[in-house]
Amino acid sequence: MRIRVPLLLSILLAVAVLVIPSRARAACSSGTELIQTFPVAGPAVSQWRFCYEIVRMPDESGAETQSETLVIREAEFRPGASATPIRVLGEVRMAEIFVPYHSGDPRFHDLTEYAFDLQPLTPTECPATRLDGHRICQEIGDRGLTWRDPYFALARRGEKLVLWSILNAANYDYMMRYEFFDDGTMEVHAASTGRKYGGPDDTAGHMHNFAWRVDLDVAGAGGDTATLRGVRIGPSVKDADKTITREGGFKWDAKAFTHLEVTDGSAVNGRGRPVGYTLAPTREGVAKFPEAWTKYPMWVTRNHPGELRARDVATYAADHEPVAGQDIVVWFTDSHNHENDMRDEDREVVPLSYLGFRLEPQNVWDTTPFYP
Ligand SMILES: [Cu+2]
Repeated sequence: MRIRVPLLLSILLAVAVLVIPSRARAACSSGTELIQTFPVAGPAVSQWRFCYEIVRMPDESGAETQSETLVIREAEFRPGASATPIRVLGEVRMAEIFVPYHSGDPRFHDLTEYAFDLQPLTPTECPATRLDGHRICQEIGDRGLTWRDPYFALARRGEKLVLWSILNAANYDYMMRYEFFDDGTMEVHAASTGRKYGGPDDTAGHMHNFAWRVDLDVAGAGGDTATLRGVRIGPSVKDADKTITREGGFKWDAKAFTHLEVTDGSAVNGRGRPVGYTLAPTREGVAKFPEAWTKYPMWVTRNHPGELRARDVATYAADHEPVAGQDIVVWFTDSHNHENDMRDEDREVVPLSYLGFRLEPQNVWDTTPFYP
C-alpha cells in the first residue's frame, strides 16, 4: 500500500536536507547501540554492530499503544578485521503472535489486540547481562563446531551473541530471541511457555503463529532484489529460481527447498559475486487460516512508513507495487501446533520449544569464515 507524503512536506524535507550541515552519523537513530567483536577473546576479526529497542506495536489506526516487541535495527556485519562493514538489516521485529484455537474460537492477536509488556528477568532466568530494566538478556557463548577440514588438522568452534526477552500475554509467556553468529549468520526464534488457557485439564488444541517483519537492507536500503530460490528434483536436480518483481505472498514448498534470498546489485564480495542474505526456514508445518495474511508464510512488500502489522500484510501487498531494486520488507510466519488433548509433559507449564528462521550470509565473506 502506497502512502503519499504531501507535496509541501516533501519540499520542506528537501530544503531541510540542503540547509542542515552534515555531521557524524549518530550511533543509533533510536535505541541503544551494541557492538560485539569475534573472537570474544583475542584480536578482533568479525564484528556485529546494531541498535536494539523495545517498542510498542501499532493498533489499527497506527498509534503505537499495543504490546511491546524487541526490535533490532541498523544491523551491520563486518566479515574481517580490515573488511568494510555491510548493512544487513534496517530492522527485524516480531510483528504478530496469532493464536487461533482449533474449535475456531477464540482467535487471539497477542501483539496488536492487547497491550502486553516485556518482563523484567530475574538472575535465575538470565544469569548473564541484563539490559534495559532487566527486560533483555544478553548472553555470549560457544555455538559448537562450525567446520572441520578433513585434509588438515584444522577446525573451529564458533561463538555467538544472543539477546532475548519474554513477553507476558496472560496465561502464556513468549520468548523473542535474536542470535548473532561470528560468521555473519543471524538466527531469529520464538518460543512459547506458560499455562493452557483452561488450566491443566484443558484439552483444547490451538496454534501459535509467529510473524516477523524483516526489513533486509542488504548493502543499504535501496537496490535490493528478492529471489525465491529452489530446486526441481528429478533424475537430476535443476535450479528453479524466480526473481520477485511485485509485492505479494509466496508459498513455501518442502519439495523445492524454498529459500528467499535478498541481494544488492551494487555490492559484490572480493571474488566479484553479489552480496546477499538468505531467509532459510526451519519449519514444523504451514498453517493457513481464513485470515488473508495467513494464506502465505512469506510475503515481500515495499518498505513504507507505518506498515508494521503482519496481520495487515495482505492489504499492504494488495496493489502489487514493483519491488525489484527497491527498499523491500520480507514477512515470515512460522507456526507451532499445540494439538488437542496435549501430552502430559505440557500439563502444568508448557516447556519452551523454538521455531523461526536463519538469515544466512551469501558471499559476504570471500572464503570460509575464519579459515586461516
Ligand atoms: Cu499453546
